[in-house]
Amino acid sequence: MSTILTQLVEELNAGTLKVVDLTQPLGPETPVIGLPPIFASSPGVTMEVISRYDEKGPGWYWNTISMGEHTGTHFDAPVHWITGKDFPNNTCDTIPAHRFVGPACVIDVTADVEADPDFLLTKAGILAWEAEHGRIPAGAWVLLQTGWSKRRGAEAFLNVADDGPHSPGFHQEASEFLARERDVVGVGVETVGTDAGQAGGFDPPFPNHTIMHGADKFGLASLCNLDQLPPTGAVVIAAPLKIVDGSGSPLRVLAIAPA
Ligand code: 23J
Ligand code: MN
Repeated sequence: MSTILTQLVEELNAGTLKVVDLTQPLGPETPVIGLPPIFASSPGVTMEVISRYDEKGPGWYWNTISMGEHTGTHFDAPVHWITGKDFPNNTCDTIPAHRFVGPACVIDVTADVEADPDFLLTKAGILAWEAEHGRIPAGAWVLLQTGWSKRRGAEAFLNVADDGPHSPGFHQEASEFLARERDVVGVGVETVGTDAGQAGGFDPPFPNHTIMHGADKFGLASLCNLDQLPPTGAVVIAAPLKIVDGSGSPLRVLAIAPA
């Protein structure tokens, strides 16, 4: 008999614990990542009504939806990247469900990003966070709080200039440290992808994808409401759709946190 689960329900009802929705709305307005034109691009969301209490279905309303797997608030599976393609159970339908749940470590770099939209979290930045908040435990979701989700509209969110997109992310050494020295379950970001906007031109290109998925780790993109979480002490539940052979999926990301 677990008292933990009884207490969880009691504390949610009492309001001493809260459920924080880390998910952006998903619809035709949802911004999608732009890649260099030599590469195929991912379509945004389209929706079509099947019926809406009309002759096609007098008593019911439903839609079809179409989009790329990596649209809006979404999950990156290890198989998404070539470095992660040979791990067992590396697709949306085969990852064991317990790996979707983990403690959150929230690293707030909002002030750095206000000064420099291309800001990259370094290993030194993570060590400084650990000196204040404790060691990042194995199995943690490391969430990079940048304030980026407060940018309204695709133009401000994608922030594309003549030389490509500008948005924050992880320095290569930070991704290596989190994957190899801390054994996190994955990283989550407020931006459109888990790599910085300029990361297509880094060596290697897209280092966070390369390193995280190359270590069988996950990614979460386009999160919001990270400013409602404490630096430690919240639990994140991020379970993608069980798409057969899926490389990723839109999902609802929830955190349970002290109120
Ligand atoms: C494909 C190529 C580059 C990137 C991405 C996808 C993503 O960010 C993604 O959604 O996984 S950077
Ligand atoms: Mn993705």
